[in-house]
Amino acid sequence: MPQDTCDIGLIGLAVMGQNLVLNMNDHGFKVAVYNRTTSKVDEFINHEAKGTNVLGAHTMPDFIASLKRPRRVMLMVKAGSAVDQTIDELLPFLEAGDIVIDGGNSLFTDSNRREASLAAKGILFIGTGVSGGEEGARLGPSIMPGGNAAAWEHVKPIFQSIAAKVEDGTPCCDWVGEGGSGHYVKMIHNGIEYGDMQLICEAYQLLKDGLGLTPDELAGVFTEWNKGELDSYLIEITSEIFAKKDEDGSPLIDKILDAAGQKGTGKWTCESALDMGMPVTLIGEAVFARCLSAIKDARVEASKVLTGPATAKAADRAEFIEDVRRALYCSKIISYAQGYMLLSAAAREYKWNLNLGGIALMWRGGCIIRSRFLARIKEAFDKNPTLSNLLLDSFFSDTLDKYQASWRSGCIRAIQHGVPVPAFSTAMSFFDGFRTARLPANLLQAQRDFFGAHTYERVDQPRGQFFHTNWTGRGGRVSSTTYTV
Ligand code: NBP
Repeated sequence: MPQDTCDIGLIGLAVMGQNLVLNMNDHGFKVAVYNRTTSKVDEFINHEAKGTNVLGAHTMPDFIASLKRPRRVMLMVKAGSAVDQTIDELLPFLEAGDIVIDGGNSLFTDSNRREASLAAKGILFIGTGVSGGEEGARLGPSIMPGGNAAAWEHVKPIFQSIAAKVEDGTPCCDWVGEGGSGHYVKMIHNGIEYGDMQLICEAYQLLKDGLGLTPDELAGVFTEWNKGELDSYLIEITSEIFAKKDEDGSPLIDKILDAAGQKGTGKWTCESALDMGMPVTLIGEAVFARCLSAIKDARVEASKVLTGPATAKAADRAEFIEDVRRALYCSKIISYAQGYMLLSAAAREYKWNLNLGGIALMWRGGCIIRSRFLARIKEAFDKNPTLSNLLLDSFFSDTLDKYQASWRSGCIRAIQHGVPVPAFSTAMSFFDGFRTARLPANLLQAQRDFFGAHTYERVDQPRGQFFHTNWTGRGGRVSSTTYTV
């Protein structure tokens, strides 16, 4: 086996690993590969990688010996304990300055931990999100690397070569930040993906049940939408899905069971939002909507007992479709604003120096949420790098203002037709809450003080001073410890 000749080594020859290796090979990098089940190395070398410069190794020492220094080892194994096990196996063969890159969908707190423990051994760790699925990995994914910044210059040429590019050639890959920030950004990407998909599903059901559109008509509507401001990968594939026929010639979409699966990254986003006290309501509703879909048997039973409104199908077709389109677009703006609120909060909490505009650029190509819309987010942060909330950028505030009546009408139509739109409506409620200077939380604070002596602040006194009232005349003078949730 040739020594010290490979630019990078990759462990984990499942769908993502294999395609990334072939992508790297296409871009002129010499790649060594290793897999726990070594027969897969031979299968790969003799089939998919036949005729390439990829080098297969059957043992960890051979694999490591084939790499140029500093050794760059990328892991594309199942997220979780497999990553720790593989790192443990690797460690005896690595030396200070070598680089370990985890490209799986790891939980960011695991990456925080791995970065710190490897740094103590002189090994540089990168935790990177890789998005775009099989096709992205092969032809150009979005890559979101974070971790030990000293490693970046050594992997930058490889990652930026294989990444997707936007129109002007800028790669959809740049340094995200410290610790587990790369995996955090990927987690937010996935959470936003949950939100985008749910919004599209709500538009689908509203157009189907409220207006009576057929799959072929829906394909036409989504094709049109994809030519405008909703232009995105997910809208594009949705129009193709509606057009797809089953073997008997009927629409395939109508044959697919309505019980959604999930792998957990949406849930992780919500858990982080709860930990951080950030109202990321739309992704939360998207996760719960999948949960509700999954209890199919219970819904079928309930559908026999519980009735909805008897509303006739709408007749104002063009107006109806435009209301739904605008509701979708405005809700999407809210979802991204919420996602960015969470990113900013995490950056503060974990002391990551995140480039918020750069993150939008990384998502512009290669990944599932790629869209024209992301360019607007990049522009907003270019205009004002310290922008506190996306909704305060003039492009977004003007759009919400212009579309607001139609967005509300879309939500009202859904309620009138008994069509569930948890994401549309939570976006609307968030918008109304966020733009309200005085919410009813004064009453909430009074209730908390009434039953639990939890104290409250007053509008006529400086913030940070807490008061307790003996509401009934029967309570004592002692108040509870104040805490914020
Ligand atoms: P999988 O997530 O299915 O993982 C399979 C790979 O992990 C195989 O190479 C397998 O080796 C290896 N592996 C396992 Br399982 N346990 C191991 C252990 N204890 N020690 C060493 N290796 C172990 O593959 P994938 O779908 O290609 O995804 C790879 C990573 O990329 C995952 O973290 C995934 O979440 C992420 N990701 C996937 C996609 C996608 O579209 N699939 C997209 C973006 C990110 P074996 O052959 O010996 O079993």
